[in-house]
Formats: sequence, C-alpha cells, structure tokens
Amino acid sequence: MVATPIVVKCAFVTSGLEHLGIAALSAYVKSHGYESELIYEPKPFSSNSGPDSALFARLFEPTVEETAERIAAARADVIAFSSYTITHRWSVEVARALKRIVPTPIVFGGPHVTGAPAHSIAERAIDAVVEGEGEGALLDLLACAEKDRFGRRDVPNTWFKGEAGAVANPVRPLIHDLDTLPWADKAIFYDAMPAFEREFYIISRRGCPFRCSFCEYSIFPKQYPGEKAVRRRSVDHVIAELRHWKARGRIHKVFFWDAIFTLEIAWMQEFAAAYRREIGLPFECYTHPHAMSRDMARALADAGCSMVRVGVQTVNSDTLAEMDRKGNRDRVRATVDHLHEFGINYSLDHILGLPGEGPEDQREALRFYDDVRPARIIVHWMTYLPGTTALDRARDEGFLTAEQVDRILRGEQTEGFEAPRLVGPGAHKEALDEIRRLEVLFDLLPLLPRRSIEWLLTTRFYRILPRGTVVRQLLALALALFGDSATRERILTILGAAVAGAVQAIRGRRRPTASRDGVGSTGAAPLSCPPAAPVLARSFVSGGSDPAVVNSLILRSRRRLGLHRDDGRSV
Ligand code: B12
Ligand code: SF4
Repeated sequence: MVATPIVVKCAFVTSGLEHLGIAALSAYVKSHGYESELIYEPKPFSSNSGPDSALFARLFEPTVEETAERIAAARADVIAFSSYTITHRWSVEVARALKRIVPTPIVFGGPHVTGAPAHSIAERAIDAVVEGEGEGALLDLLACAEKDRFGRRDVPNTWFKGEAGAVANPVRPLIHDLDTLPWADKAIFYDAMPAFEREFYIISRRGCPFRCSFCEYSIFPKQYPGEKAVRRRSVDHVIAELRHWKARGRIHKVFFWDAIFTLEIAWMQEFAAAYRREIGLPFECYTHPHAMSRDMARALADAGCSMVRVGVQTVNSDTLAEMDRKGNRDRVRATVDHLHEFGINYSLDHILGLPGEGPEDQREALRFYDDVRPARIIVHWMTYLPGTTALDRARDEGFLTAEQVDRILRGEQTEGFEAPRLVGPGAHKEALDEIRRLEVLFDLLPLLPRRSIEWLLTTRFYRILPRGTVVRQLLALALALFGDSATRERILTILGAAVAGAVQAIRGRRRPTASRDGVGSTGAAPLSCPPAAPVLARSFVSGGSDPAVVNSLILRSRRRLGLHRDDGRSV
C-alpha cells in the first residue's frame, strides 16, 4: 500500500495592514512544497496605530478566543505569528487562547521579536522565536514539524526554551540574491481583503544604508555584523511581478515600500524605462534627502511617479546628529526643488517628541515646511522600539526607567512614553501639551495659504484651534478632497471599497443562504457597518490604513451574512 504523503501546513496570523513579510514567507514555504494559509483579522478599531475606539472594537472585532478558534479550525502543523510592537500583545493573547485549545507549535517572527527575542521567548505560549530574515528558519521549523521533532534546538536565527533558560542560536547569512526568491504570495491577502489589490504593495529591496537610532535598521550592525545591508531585486524581477498582477486589471496604483526607493541611479533609470513601457500605473515611494538628485527626480518623473514621501523627521541639526540621522535643511530644500522641477508631488514625514526637542523645534519646523509647501505632512510621535539604539540610549541616560523599557520589550502599550525627554518652558507636561496644540498645524499647513502659519504662530491663535481627533480627521478628509491626485486616489480606494461593501451587504440580505439544518434562510443577519464618515476619516489620520479599515467592515459584514468562509474563500 502506498502511503499518502503528509503535507505540512503553516498558518500565518496577522492583523492590520497587508504584510509583505508574511506574503514573502508564504511564497517561500509554498515553493518548497509546504501548504500555507492566512488567518487575517483587520482590527481597525484597536490597531494602536491611530485613534482607536474601544466601543467599535467590542462591537465589530472578534475576541481573541474567536480568532483562536479560527486558527485552530485551520488544522495547521505550525502556527506563525508576525509581530510589530503595537500588535505583539494581541498576538500573545491569541497565542495563549490558542494553546488552551490545541497543542500546535507556535512560532513568532517579525520586527518586535527581532528587537526583543529574550523577552518574547519567555512567554509561555510561544514555542520558538525567529529573529531577522525568516525564510531559512521557518523552512527548518516546518521540516521539524514534518519529522515530528519540533523539539530541535539548533535552528539558526531561532530562540527556544531550554531547561536552563532561553536557547539562542546564531543568525544564518542573509539572502544576497533576492531574485532567487519567489514573488510574494499576494493572493493570500487579496482572497481575505479584495480591496487591498487596488493599491499594489511591493518592495524592491531589503535593508537600508542608514542607521537612524529610532529605526529598526539601527539593530542591523549588531545583528548581522559584516553583512551587506542593502540588497535589491533586478528590474526584470520587479517588473515581471507587476506585469503579472497588472494583467488582472484591478490595480489602480502601486506603492513601493522600500525604506528608500531612490538609490542607485543606474537601477532607477533602467526601472523608469521598463516601468513606463510595461506598467504605466501611478506610483508612490519613499526618499531620503541624501538619496535625491536631479537625475533621480528625472528618473522618477520618467517612470510616472505620482507622489514621493520625503523623510525629514526634524529640521534641528543637533537632533539629527543625536539620532545618527543624515540630512539638513539644504538637502531637504534641494530634494523638494528637484521634485518640483519635474512636477512630482511630495509629502513630508515629521516626528514629534524626538529626544531633546520641544515646542520651539516644532515652530521652526512649521516655518520651514511653510516655505517648502508639501502636499501633506505625515506626523508621527517618537516611539522607542525594541533593540534600537534610541531605546538603549534612553535607558542608559535614564530617560526611560528599567520598568518602562521592560514593558516596551514585552510589547505592552507605552502610553506616555512618546516623549521622555522633551524640552521647553515649564514642566515636561506643559511642553507635551504645547506640542499637541501645534500638531494640528502640521495637518492644516497644506490647506492654508502661504504665510498664514506664520500669522497663526505669531498671534498664537493656533492655541484656540480645536485639536480633537474629529477635527484632525476632518482636516485629513479635506486634504484628500482638495489635495493632490495621489491622495485623491487614496480616498477613491476607500470609497470604492465602501460602496462595494454596501452592495455586498445588500445583496447578502436579499440572497437566501443555507442554514445549518439545510433549510434556506433569508440571511437576515444584522448589518454591521458603523457610520461611514468616522471610519473613512480615521483611516486617513492613521496614515494610510484605509483599505484595512473599510475591508474589515466588509469582512465582518460578510461573515455575519454567511457570505465569507474563514478558509479565506468567498461563498
Ligand atoms: C514596508 C513597511 C510597512 C508596510 C508593509 C508592512 C510589511 N511588513 O509588509 C506598511 C505600510 C503596511 C507598514 C505599516 C506599519 N509599519 Co512598517 N515597515 C515597513 C518597512 C519599511 C519594510 C518592511 C518590509 O516589507 N520588509 C520586507 C519583508 C520581506 O520583511 P519583513 O516584513 O521584515 O519580514 C521578514 C522578517 O521580519 C521575518 N518575519 C516577519 N514575520 C515573521 C513571522 C515568522 C513566523 C517568521 C519565522 C519570520 C518572520 O521574515 C520575513 C522575511 O525575511 C519596515 C522597515 C524595516 N526595518 O523592516 C517598517 C517597519 C516594519 N514598520 C514599522 C511600524 C512601526 C509600522 C506601523 C506600526 C506604523 C504605524 N504606526 O501604523 C504599521 C503597522 C501595520 C499594521 N500592523 O497594520 C516598524 C516596526 C517596528 C516594531 N518594532 O514594531 C518598522 C521596522 C520601521 C521602523 N520604525 O523601524 N510598514
Ligand atoms: S533612513 Fe529611514 S529606513 Fe533608513 S535607517 Fe533611517 S529611518 Fe530607518
């Protein structure tokens, strides 16, 4: 008798936005003969990356027990979570709920555990933690599951539990030729969230040449000493992937999520010609003031780039030096001048609460931005991420207590840790409040005529501006409506998804669905869409999580109406 080959299955679990790391890992394990499945929870109201709503989360999001049941139903051999610091707690809670119902090995990987492997493996529900690039380690772990000896303790990149504490293995070399990797398995996300496909996420490189202290890439030299950080796919590899997905006819825009897209002018020029010829869709990407030249801007324009996000973060050169970040005002000005010359829209990324900065630094930044007039300013608050040099320094210099650092490493929410070393008149809290008042001006700036920011700052009228979440959301919406074409495309994505969701929901209400005993029912499950306006607005404020927000509503409605199966397929 011929034995049926056992196919080992890996179930990936994630929440929030599309995850290129999971898409890469899924493609990789499939190309080695394993099965993969995605358990995706959008969680738009508790993502920790925007204004959340506990009430909406309770009404519309599944409990960790419900998610654990979905995962258990996948009957996988290995369950793989990918953690950001903001999602780690949720992942751990789901893993705990899961361990109560099935004994399947649970592996964690991703940026959070890479920065805090020892804290992560200490969690009882986690069997293995993978740090750094995950392809080789996950494959080894699946092979272990196949041979029923998941207890192996010598897998490179992997931390296990040992008799006498954590067992840490060295990392394996990085994958140097990215063309040897299969294209990302985008289908697992598109099956779960069809509207993700409207804006195609892709990455052409891994790594970054810089080491800003607040960024995950500052871990790199410690983790991979002597390794070449930046590796890039060939133009042909990138274009072939885009060509394949473009042929389905659903993509409206492409987003290159490379930390810095504009490196290597020869690559960019080859890319520009091929992209224009074969893809021709508008695209958005990131640049750095030290990675932009006139030729680079010309190559972007030739390719048809619609929006460039420029990482500025601060205009204070002392802070830049302290954060090991390259750049200065002249570079920023030259960058936007080049983009302007070739008619490319740009937005600027800015960080509030950088160490040593206070309200005066924000006023300075606002004056400078009023001069360079971006289409949008995307503001973040400084976050101390596990493993980064910024966190090490904050601990060493006493700005964060050992207990606070411990909580960050455990992935607990760090409210109030945004700005442990603000400077300014009066007490720390006063500086924080003043920065929060100024924050609304960063949203307003692109909508106001030139110089009105100066007037608001001088008269101090900004202090009486409403600055609640709703106001910021309305501003973001106004910007989307009256702003540049790339931002408008974003709102169209949202509206398109919302309309599609409403149509699906109405159809679902009309269409009879089979009940458990086989007798037809009218499918009269309650429609679970909350009012559209706050949902749309929230998605803008959170800096681009729009498809996730809208699609979570669609998904939840579809589940309730019996139109969506949890194996990811439509009914
Ligand atoms: C592109 C990108 C995004 C994209 C796509 C995300 C993605 N991962 O695909 C988008 C826009 C969606 C995004 C969003 C966010 N991002 Co982001 N993003 C990046 C960026 C620039 C590149 C990531 C990438 O695609 N790499 C290529 C892929 C192939 O690698 P990867 O995802 O890291 O996965 C590899 C390994 O990590 C590992 N791995 C990952 N998961 C798992 C799981 C298992 C089981 C195993 C074995 C291995 C493994 O194997 C993978 C393949 O080698 C990084 C910068 C960086 N240093 O990585 C920031 C980065 C990952 N983002 C970051 C943050 C903070 C965010 C947000 C939280 C921002 C916000 N406040 O909203 C959101 C969270 C989104 C959500 N949960 O919904 C931080 C995370 C830091 C942390 N400790 O949590 C980073 C590191 C940037 C930084 N500040 O340093 N991001
Ligand atoms: S340039 Fe950007 S991606 Fe590179 S290290 Fe600095 S913050 Fe990180």
